Parts: sequence; C-alpha cells; structure tokens
Amino acid sequence: MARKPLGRKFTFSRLLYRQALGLMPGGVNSPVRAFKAVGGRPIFIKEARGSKLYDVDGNAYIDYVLSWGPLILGHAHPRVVRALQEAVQRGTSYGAPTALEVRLARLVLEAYPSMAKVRMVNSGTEATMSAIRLARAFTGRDRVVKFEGCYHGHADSMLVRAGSGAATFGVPDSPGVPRSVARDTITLPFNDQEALKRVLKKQWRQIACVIVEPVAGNMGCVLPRGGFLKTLRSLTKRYGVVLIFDEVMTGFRVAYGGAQERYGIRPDLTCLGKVIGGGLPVGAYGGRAELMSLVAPEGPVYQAGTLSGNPLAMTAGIETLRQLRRKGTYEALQERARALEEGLRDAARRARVPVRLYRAGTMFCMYFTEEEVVDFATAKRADAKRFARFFHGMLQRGVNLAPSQFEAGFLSLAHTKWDIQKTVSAAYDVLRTL
Ligand code: KE4
Repeated sequence: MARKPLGRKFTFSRLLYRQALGLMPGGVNSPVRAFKAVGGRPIFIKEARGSKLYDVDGNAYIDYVLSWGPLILGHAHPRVVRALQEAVQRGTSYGAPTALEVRLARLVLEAYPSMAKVRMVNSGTEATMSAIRLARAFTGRDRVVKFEGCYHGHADSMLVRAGSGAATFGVPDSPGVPRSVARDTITLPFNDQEALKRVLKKQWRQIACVIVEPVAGNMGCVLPRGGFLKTLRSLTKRYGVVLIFDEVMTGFRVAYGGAQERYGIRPDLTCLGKVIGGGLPVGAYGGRAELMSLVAPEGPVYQAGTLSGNPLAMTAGIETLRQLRRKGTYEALQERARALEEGLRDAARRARVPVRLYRAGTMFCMYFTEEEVVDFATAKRADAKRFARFFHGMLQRGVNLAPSQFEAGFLSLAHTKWDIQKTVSAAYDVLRTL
C-alpha cells in the first residue's frame, strides 16, 4: 500500500472512486486503470495539457502513460483541438463515406508500404480480431500462434495462455472463453526461435497466422533479439502462414513507419491503433492486396462498425500524423527518450538499485531485476512489489507512470528537458528509499 502522500491530497479522487465502485465494475472502464497491480486507489483526472495531467484534487503530474500510447504529440495539442472544434460543427458521425477517411487511409498507406489497403475500425481489439479472421479465411486454416506476454486486445482467441506442453492447445486465460476457441491458439515464449520452428514444422497445415507485437509492450518493454523477427518472417513465408504485426502500440511510435520500418520486415497484415486516432477511438488493419480483397464488401470476409472511420476520429488522426510527418520530429523524440533513459539508468546506479531498462523509440520500461528480460518468464521474475513502491513514490512526487511492471511507458513531443530532469531527480529520491 502507498505510504502517506508527500503533502498531496487525494480527497476528491477517493470520493469519486467510491461512487464509481457502485456504478462500474472495479470503478473503471478498463481494468489496468484500477491500480490492482500496484495497490492503492486510482487518481481521477480532470484535464491534461502537453506532458501534464491534472487530477480532480489539483495535483499535477508529468505523464508517461499518455492514454497508453496515443498522445505522442502530448495532451490537447492545439492543432488537434482546433481541427476537432471545426470538425464537430459539421456533425459527429454520418455512417457514410467521407473525404477524411480517404485522407487518413492515404497517410497510413504512405507510411506502411506493406499495406496495399487498410480498413478503419474503432479499437486495437477490433483490428487484431479482424486480421485473424482474414488470415483464417485466406488460408482455410484455424490455428493461431501468439507469444506469452503479448497482448492483442480482448477477443476470445487472444485471451489464451500456453496450455500444457505450450506448443499444443491453449487454455482460456479468462472465464467465458470457450475451450473450443482456446484450443486453436498456440502460445510460445517470445524470442524463442526454436519453439517457433518446431511448432510450424509440425503443425503448419493447421496454422493460419502468427500474430506478434514486434516490440512487446504488454509485458513491460521487451525487444526482439537475435533475428527473431527475421526468422518469424522467413518461416511463415515458407509454410504459407500469414504474419500479422500487431503495431497498435509500436505503430508511429518506434518509428513513423513502425517496427516494420525499424527492423526492415514486411508482414502480411499490420494492425494499428492508438496514435492513428490521436486520442479518439481508432484502430486499423491492412496488408497485402490478395488478403484485403477478401474483406467485405469487396470479398466474403465480414467485418463492420457503426462508427468506423467517423469524422471526429479521422480528424484527430489526420492532424496527429500531419504533425508527426514534420521534419525533425522523430529526431526530437529520440533525443528526449535517450535523455530519459540515460538519466534513469544513472539514478538507479547512484542509488545502487539493480534495474534493467529497455527502450524502443519512445516506449520504455524499467524492470527491477538484475537479469536480462527477454520474454514473459524473465519479465515475471522482476520485483513487481519493488516496482509498486517505486510507482507510488513517483506519483507522490508528481510523475505518473503506468500502474504495472508489465506495461510500457511513453514519451511525447511535449515532454521538455525540465520534465525529464524532474523525473530523473524524483526517481533518484525514490530509488534511494527502496
Ligand atoms: P484496444 O482494444 O485497447 O484499443 O487495443 C488492444 C491492444 C492491441 N494490441 C496491442 C499491442 C495493445 O497494446 C493493445 C492495448 N494496450 C493496452 C495497454 N497495454 C491498452 C490499455 C487498456 O487495456 O486499458
């Protein structure tokens, strides 16, 4: 449990949380927000601007969650706000095609040459769920391979953990997921090329696709190692298995063209989300022409959405990508992220606390462990209790980190050198107390 706050009051957050608990499961609309992994009670946010969050008690925080990735420009970017204010005067949704969808689709396809066509949806879950259905239709096969610790949204087939023997049938990771669905999901250790080779060699005739977070951001931040992605690409090509890059988090974050640009891999299908909505609900999936031509109404694979491509979400996405395309953007992001990484590493060294810190572009994670983190098993050996104490210490000092050791942190264009200095000095203060 959090120690007594350093003078920070959480009175109204507590009041709202009590009310919320009587109205919504766990008082939240998405589980990770409830602080279960770090203990304590969530803070309720009143507003946000740039790199800062402001809670209902008037406390300010330097924000490294950024709504779990989307706000790469920072909160309430003036150009995004102005564009939305103009758009909303023209209505909020028409349920009919608009020029805005054409514009955002073109921006996405220009950034992801592996995509011949793209379909807009409303969340990352819808994007991955639809991509998997498309891969199954294209191959006529049912099984899906995913990796432990990778999260692809909450569709049934993705809420599966490794079954006994790992490389055979999956077991439901949540009640309500039928065993019949779970058994078609095979879960392997991330970065384990040998396990992948064995499974594909033995079961390729039943495997429709392999879906992967090319940089894993849902078990902290775990980087692909030793040619893992290249092996993934060559083996899936050899066996006619569809390779799906889930770039909902890495897209436009680890590079403008995502992890596929950074690592030089062309997947068959790509899922996007978060950044392309600029903070409004957008997901997308796209890829090779022969796959995308199967999507209704062009082809028989059904997928639909009332608010898919709605004008407000498209407007926020277009404006966000327009800002990201400006010269020098990613160099500036990289420079700030490097300063943060080096500062945190140095603070841990000076405080004599063993940590492992990983970063890809502006997504990062600091594990409380001495061993290399290469997959979910090694990530789980990090000291999550020590992370929880670090999390609360930082929150009390005005720094908002993701409330779980198994989440990535994010940096935005709005984070200043001063923000990073304050973060590093707060980290040193807290690390010394751990
Ligand atoms: P959504 O359905 O939440 O829009 O996207 C699901 C998803 C798919 N793929 C990847 C790689 C993702 O990271 C996500 C969602 N990420 C989590 C954060 N780890 C969203 C936060 C939450 O669940 O509240």
